[in-house]
Amino acid sequence: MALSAARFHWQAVPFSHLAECTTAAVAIGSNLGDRGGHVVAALVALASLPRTDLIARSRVVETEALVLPGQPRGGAYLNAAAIVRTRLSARELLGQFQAIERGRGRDRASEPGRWLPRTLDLDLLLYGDGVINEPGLIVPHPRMHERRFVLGPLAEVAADWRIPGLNRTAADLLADLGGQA
Ligand code: A4P
Ligand code: MG
Repeated sequence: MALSAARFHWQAVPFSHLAECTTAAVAIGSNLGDRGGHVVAALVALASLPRTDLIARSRVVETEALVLPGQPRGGAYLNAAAIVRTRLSARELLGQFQAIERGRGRDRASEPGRWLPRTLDLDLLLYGDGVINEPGLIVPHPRMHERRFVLGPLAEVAADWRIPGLNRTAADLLADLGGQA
């Protein structure tokens, strides 16, 4: 059957629908409440994001909490990493992450400081080869290169990803940490 031009309807589509697909890396952390449930829910939520596919996830590891000097140590974390392919912008992804965190009961307004126990923390580690330095959004995540609890899971799913600005892969950075916690 011949295709009729009348069957095609041209419509304006949001710019983000036309945007290119980008691969992004996400760090997942939880050390409050049902930690395993929060991590699984985060993965399910990432897989359900609009214009986004979850393409890989690491194993979940238990890690000792890193806290700011003077703060109580808090419970151990469950950490994992995920890789998504997305047409969302980095800013849109961050907004989605914060909505997922809220959905697991995280209330930043009631957190009196940083690095405190939280039900769920989703950090945007990498967004393609992008380098972003805007209010409230820094990519690559500024502390990722010094953290085994980030690099261990990330190297499991994206060992060869060359971190923009550092010219080292995730596996290189993990090896650089040597025996450090
Ligand atoms: N922000 C800027 N760039 C980003 C990004 N790339 N991804 C802003 C996510 N957020 C980004 O984050 C504070 C602000 O960072 C946000 O408003 C966002 O706009 P937050 O999640 O509200 O607070 P936070 O997590 O306490 O602060 P921060 O400094 O991001 O902490 P980290 O670096 O995430 O560390 N120990 C273990 N074992 N495992 C952990 O996962 N996590 C932390 C938190 C501390 N200790 C840990 C772990
Ligand atoms: Mg965070």
